[in-house]
Amino acid sequence: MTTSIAKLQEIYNQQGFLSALPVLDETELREARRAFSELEEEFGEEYTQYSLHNVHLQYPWVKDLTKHPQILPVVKAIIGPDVILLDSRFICKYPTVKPKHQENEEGETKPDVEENELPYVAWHQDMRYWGIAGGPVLSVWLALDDSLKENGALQVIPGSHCAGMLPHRQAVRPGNMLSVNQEIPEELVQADEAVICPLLAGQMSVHDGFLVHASDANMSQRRRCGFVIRYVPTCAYPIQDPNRPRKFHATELACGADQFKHFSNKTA
Ligand SMILES: O=C(O)CCC(=O)C(=O)O
Repeated sequence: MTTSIAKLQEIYNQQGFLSALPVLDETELREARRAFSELEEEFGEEYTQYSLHNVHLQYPWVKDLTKHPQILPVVKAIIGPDVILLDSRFICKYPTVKPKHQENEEGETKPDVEENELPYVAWHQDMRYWGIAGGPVLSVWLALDDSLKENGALQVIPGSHCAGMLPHRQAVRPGNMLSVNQEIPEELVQADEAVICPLLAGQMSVHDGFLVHASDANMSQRRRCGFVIRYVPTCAYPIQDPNRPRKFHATELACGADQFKHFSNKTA
């Protein structure tokens, strides 16, 4: 890392996120992409888009990513030495302009999905659906492909993690990839302050559970695949909140020691 851990901590506390931190070297990246393409082949793109959830339980290469030596030092610097791996998910936006576009009778090409229904992620805060108290939730977004404006990179509102929880509602526009289809109403989002977090394949961004973030549809011909890993300090605990009914079946100690055992029964 070129920036010191102390500096990263300072920036994270102020902005609520860090971006473009190097993680995978060339060989590791090649291997991760090869392994992911096997999952694509096995499950198909519709599934791998958003349903590879907590597959670190099944695939050692995915588990290794959650404990990567370039990731954990950053996570520990921010949330402390004792860390629980809370959850993981691949989020993959496939190109919208693909050969499967078919000519209609007039000889025009038409996408399978209308442009305003393409998969995107609405403005939201992760804490709105993670029923966790007693400590922060930190998300790592590890890029397996270059993740840029044109293929729907993550966008964040710097400093928005300091405003506490904002109201969410059911998303108005179709295509929201989030499992419970939540969004912050647009009048509450300072979208003019949004910044894109462009990542090269192998880099990661890191964001706080209260940071307001989103991502646009992939309007390019290039896949945008990311692996999202959520971590909490061991002092955090699951709460019974009917508005945030998330279960935590796939947790384990990522590093340090767990004197609390809040997640040991794997349910919330
Ligand atoms: O991958 C995306 O576009 C959104 C990811 C996200 O919302 C998250 O990591 O919390």
